Amino acid sequence: MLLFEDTIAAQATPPGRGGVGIVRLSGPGTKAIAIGLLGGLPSPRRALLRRFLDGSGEVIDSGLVLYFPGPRSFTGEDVLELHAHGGQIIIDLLLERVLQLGARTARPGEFSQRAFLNGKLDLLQAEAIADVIDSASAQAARSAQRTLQGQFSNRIQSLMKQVTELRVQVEAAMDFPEEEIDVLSDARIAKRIDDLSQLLAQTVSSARTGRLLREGLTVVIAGRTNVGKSTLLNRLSERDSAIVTSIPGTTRDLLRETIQIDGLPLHLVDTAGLRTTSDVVERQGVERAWKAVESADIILLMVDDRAGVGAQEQAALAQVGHGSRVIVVRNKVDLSSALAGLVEGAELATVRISASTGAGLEVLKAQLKATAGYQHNTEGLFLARRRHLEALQRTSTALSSARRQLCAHAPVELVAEHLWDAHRALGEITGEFTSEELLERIFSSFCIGK
Ligand SMILES: Nc1nc2c(ncn2[C@@H]2O[C@H](COP(=O)(O)OP(=O)(O)OP(=O)(O)O)[C@@H](O)[C@H]2O)c(=O)[nH]1
Ligand SMILES: [Mg+2]
Repeated sequence: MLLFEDTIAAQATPPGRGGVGIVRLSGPGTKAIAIGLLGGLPSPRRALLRRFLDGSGEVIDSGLVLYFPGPRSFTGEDVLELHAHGGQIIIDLLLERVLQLGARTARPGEFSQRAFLNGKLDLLQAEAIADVIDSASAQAARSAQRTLQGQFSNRIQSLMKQVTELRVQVEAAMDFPEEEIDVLSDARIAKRIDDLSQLLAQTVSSARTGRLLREGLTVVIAGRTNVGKSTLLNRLSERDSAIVTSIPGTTRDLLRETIQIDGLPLHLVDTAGLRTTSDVVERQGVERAWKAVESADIILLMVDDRAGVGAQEQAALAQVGHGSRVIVVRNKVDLSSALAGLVEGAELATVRISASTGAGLEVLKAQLKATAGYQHNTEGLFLARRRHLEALQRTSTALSSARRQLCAHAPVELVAEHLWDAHRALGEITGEFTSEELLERIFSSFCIGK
């Protein structure tokens, strides 16, 4: 356990008015501050009604106190929670008083950081605290909760355990060179690496969907003027946010709306219709539209069903590069009298809809999920971050290299080196191996009082 010298304090509830406002303290000075503020040390782990006193013995407020002596506390240190009335002035007075008694204001995420540094949580769990609080859908909250309960950590730990066992086997060969050939030609080692890679692939797949749940995808609606892009934005977001007129070139700016499909957050962007124009304002809009298209995760390329995909759209597609992130949306089926729904046998994923009537919209949503690679069943998913995926990817690369070296009968040190890389990459996820900067970056993105 690390011993911090200073005692930190922060408001744990959001600023503003509320029934209850909570101030939290953690650190070695907590006891003394409790005595100064309450006139005595409350008994541990019990909710007690107490008066909060200022320097001259005057009552600032009264409320519940909870005292958790370390190490059986969230941070591992002595922790005190003061539940006062939730007015900003009261909370400020209370904070002022505990600072006067020797605490200092906590930095964002500092409580969680101490919990991590004192071994109360691993890094995955500490991040999950922020993710539980910030989750944008019930599915995301459930996945973050699973990570907080340690399910993601357990998975990583079990992968690490297996890598360690492999390393022991391989490194034994380094210590007994005469047996090296035997150990390394043992088919069981290759088999173990393969099994491990498979388990890793499953973890990557759940983590990838977990990341989608957390961060969502940017979906850009692009196409010629007047095809119905803004109508679709309004329809999907169930808001009248974009201006719709029959005049081509209505939209000039990028318009954004975030929606959810079965818990998957989609950041929709409506754009100016793609065309060459002499209008200065519109031309800028078209430039912005192109930029949005380039950075999109998914592009809804919209056409009028009666006109179909023409030369202009082909040019746009050529510029976009690969088709896997494009969905062609053939709009206005109410006018073309074609059937709404998925177009079978098309080269690119294609859906016929009517943005005005809403026909085909459910099919379009299903196609969005499919293109995003979003598993419908979010059970067993962990809310993951980019850094987790990157580390898992590095683990996987290291394992494949180890496997390759093994097959090529490379020196055993090389195999061992790659296995060590795999081990380290996994350890970065849980925080076993981390740098100061990484921790700083992670915890500083938390809000105050967490
Ligand atoms: N009949 C029919 N009309 C539609 C449909 N979708 C859009 N429209 C009409 O088409 C016209 C253009 O719609 P918008 O949504 O403004 O088209 P846009 O692609 O955003 O156009 P720009 O912003 O000019 O690029 C409007 O008059 C809409 O009411 C549809 O599915 N069926
Ligand atoms: Mg528009």
